[in-house]
Amino acid sequence: MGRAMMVGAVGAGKSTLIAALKGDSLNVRKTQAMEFDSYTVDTPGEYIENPRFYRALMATALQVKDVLFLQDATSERCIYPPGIAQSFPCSTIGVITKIDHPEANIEKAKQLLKTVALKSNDVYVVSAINGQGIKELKERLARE
Ligand SMILES: Nc1nc2c(ncn2[C@@H]2O[C@H](COP(=O)(O)OP(=O)(O)OP(=O)(O)O)[C@@H](O)[C@H]2O)c(=O)[nH]1
Ligand SMILES: [Mg+2]
Repeated sequence: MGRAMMVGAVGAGKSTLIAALKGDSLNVRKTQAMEFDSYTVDTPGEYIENPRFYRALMATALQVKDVLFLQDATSERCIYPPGIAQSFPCSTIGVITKIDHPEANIEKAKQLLKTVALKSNDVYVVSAINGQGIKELKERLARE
């Protein structure tokens, strides 16, 4: 399995999703810097929220197989600059997070995520809390 890099707003659920994919405890802390392991790269939400860090994200993407663009299903805001996925030198996957939440609006989140302009319409709908969609996403990440 190649590496997967998580990108998304502060609090979108990047670190929690990594923990769910690995079967670790979901009690994660706020991410302060890029964190690498064999299968994942976690990034602080501030990196995609601030254009000053875009170059660092693109450079790191050279070391991964897939970049996952997370969109929180409970959020009304989309922090992505239009077309950002097209600038990444690897496969791009959309992930709608927190679908277990009573206020989740999956259709709205899919609409907001369109801003990133994924290279193919490859969107997964997940909950780290109840595990919905995690198996499907894992299978996608394992694909060559
Ligand atoms: N209900 C629900 N809450 C979630 C889910 N995933 C994450 N959360 C919650 O969302 C909050 C933020 O999660 P994080 O994983 O720290 O978010 P992050 O994207 O890593 O945030 P930064 O590190 O600040 O960029 C935490 O309180 C999580 O418990 C989910 O699938 N369902
Ligand atoms: Mg984090």
